[in-house]
Amino acid sequence: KNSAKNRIALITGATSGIGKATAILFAIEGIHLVLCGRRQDRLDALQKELAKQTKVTSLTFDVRDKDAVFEAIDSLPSEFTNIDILINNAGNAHGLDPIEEGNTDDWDAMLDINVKGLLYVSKAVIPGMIERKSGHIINIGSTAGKEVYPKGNVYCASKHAVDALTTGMRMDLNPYKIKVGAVNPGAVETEFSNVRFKGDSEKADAVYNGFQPLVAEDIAEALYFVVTRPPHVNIADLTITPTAQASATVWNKD
Ligand code: NDP
Ligand code: 8X3
Repeated sequence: KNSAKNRIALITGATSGIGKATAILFAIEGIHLVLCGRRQDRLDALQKELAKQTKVTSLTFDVRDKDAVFEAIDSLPSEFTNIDILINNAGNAHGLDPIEEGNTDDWDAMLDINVKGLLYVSKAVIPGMIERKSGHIINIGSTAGKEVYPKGNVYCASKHAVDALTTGMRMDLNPYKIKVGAVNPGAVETEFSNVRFKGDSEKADAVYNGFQPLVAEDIAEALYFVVTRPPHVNIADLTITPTAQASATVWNKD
């Protein structure tokens, strides 16, 4: 294993779920952190906690706000500017409706956050990686980026776009020795379903009834594995599901 200690990782969506679990694990392993999200109180609390273990700073911005993305990343103190690892994790599903009943604000949110937000953050970070001829970008895709499921329409489209962008980025950044890959989770119990169902916790909890979902730490461990491969090894694509989930639509539930 190739230690990632003292490397600098920028994690979007670090205030919750997969991003937060990854920040906590990376801090234990001595990776320096740039924590990103919109919820300032959570960023402050996490920064304070993890500062006991590693060097950490945070940036508060909405990935949909193009100017805010560039301003925030440009404002990083010099000790954090050489980002070695970018985890494009910020994202969510908004709604679960047949296409004819879809809410256009939900569609905008998913495409603007999951696709365009990922692009803006990448655009802000890539030039430094190109200059240094090193770097590692990991996009959080989904099983929804590999298969479509009923009522998944626009969320699945956004994650299929992430899948395509991961491949495209890997090709285009290949001359610069930048590793690019995706980690694609199946069902992970986080705030994801709460966001999807707009705070309806009964509906959100029901998603995880009758089987054992992944927890955010399962994905964090995989991300740590991905970033600690030796320089000649790139994990291009890793799909991880609960054992009870055989595909986007095939489940073994009690
Ligand atoms: P959570 O809802 O727990 O976390 C989502 C994170 O994204 C939060 O930290 C949130 O921070 C951030 N975020 C959301 N919108 C924005 C925005 N506009 N600007 C900046 N940050 C934003 O969900 P997960 O941890 O489960 O999701 C993380 C990633 O994993 C997503 O890309 C999701 O699609 C993917 N995924 C999740 C699966 C699951 O079953 N949970 C399965 C497959 C993929 P804040 O609100 O503070 O901005
Ligand atoms: C999240 C998992 O199955 O809700 O990407 O699409 S699922």
